[in-house]
Amino acid sequence: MKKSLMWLIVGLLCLSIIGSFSLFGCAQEAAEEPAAEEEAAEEPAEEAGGLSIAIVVKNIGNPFFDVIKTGWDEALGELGDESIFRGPEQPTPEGQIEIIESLIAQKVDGFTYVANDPQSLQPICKKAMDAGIAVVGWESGIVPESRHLSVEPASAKDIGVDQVKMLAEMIDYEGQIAILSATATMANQNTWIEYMEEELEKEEYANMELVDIVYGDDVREKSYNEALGLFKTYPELKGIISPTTVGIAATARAITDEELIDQVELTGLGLPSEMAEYVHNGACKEFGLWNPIDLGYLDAYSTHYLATGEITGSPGETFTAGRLGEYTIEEQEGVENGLVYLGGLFTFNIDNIDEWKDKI
Ligand code: RAM
Repeated sequence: MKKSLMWLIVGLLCLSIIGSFSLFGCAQEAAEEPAAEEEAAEEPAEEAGGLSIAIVVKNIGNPFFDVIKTGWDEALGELGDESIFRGPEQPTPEGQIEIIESLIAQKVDGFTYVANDPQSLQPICKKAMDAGIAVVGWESGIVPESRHLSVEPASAKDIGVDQVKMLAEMIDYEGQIAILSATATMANQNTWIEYMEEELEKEEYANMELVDIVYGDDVREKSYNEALGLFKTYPELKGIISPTTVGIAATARAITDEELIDQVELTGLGLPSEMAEYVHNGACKEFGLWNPIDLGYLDAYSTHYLATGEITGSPGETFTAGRLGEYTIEEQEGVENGLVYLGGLFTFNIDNIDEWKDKI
């Protein structure tokens, strides 16, 4: 009896402490952001949610996009919007054009896309914008009149250069290397590869030779076979860079199956969940990536704010993307629409792979 009375008193005390903390929190927020309520009154659509927002990926069945979807759904859940996830069976521009055509007919409020071929998608994206739909592109090159805003995981130059540096360290700056990419029209991989080639021209890489660039089309078996082809054509090959999550996992499997661990080194961009076993067996000792959950989350917030009119995509505008905080839209050379960067590239190796393998 006495004990329960004591717990009751302890409970009441805790409640009053928690109450005063949250009251303090509210008072502080209200003092710091006096304009927020007035703005909300002028922008009812933003507060109300209820928009339909779509994401168009390169193809379905690529686990990278399933991870992106986790963050995308999380953000739209917070915003109270409907989430539509679409992608063609194969990573082709034609499939994406059909999907965007149907999104226009459906009168969605906004969509985000990652292009299989940005030039081919430009007219349909323009048609969507002309129809009043908010359009965000991520990793889709710099193409005029094809989106209101670009969202990039990190600077394309850093993504390219970091992969060259990782491989150079692994092979002691010496020997033949190759690149195993996604499809030949994918702007993100192509831009990173341009920066890789530029980096390789520097003096410190004088003893490294880029002998080939091959394309696995972001399809597992094709990527695996392209890796086997490289081993056959270049028996002296020392390393491969694969800037695609599908390609790097397939190449790691090929290196393992062909017993080439330590003979052919591998780096690139991969998902820790798919690469952990290859970091442990030594087929890929280090690779990079940004956080795809956060990228999906930022894509969703950007598309929502464009759809509500809170932002227009012009450089200098700012917005708050939920738990990720505030972003400022930067200028992009050659196009009117601005861009936001998620952040930098993480690297994964034996020291941290187990911390990440169940997350992304
Ligand atoms: C593949 C896709 C994607 C790219 C990642 C790194 O899954 O090509 O667009 O960002 O790799």
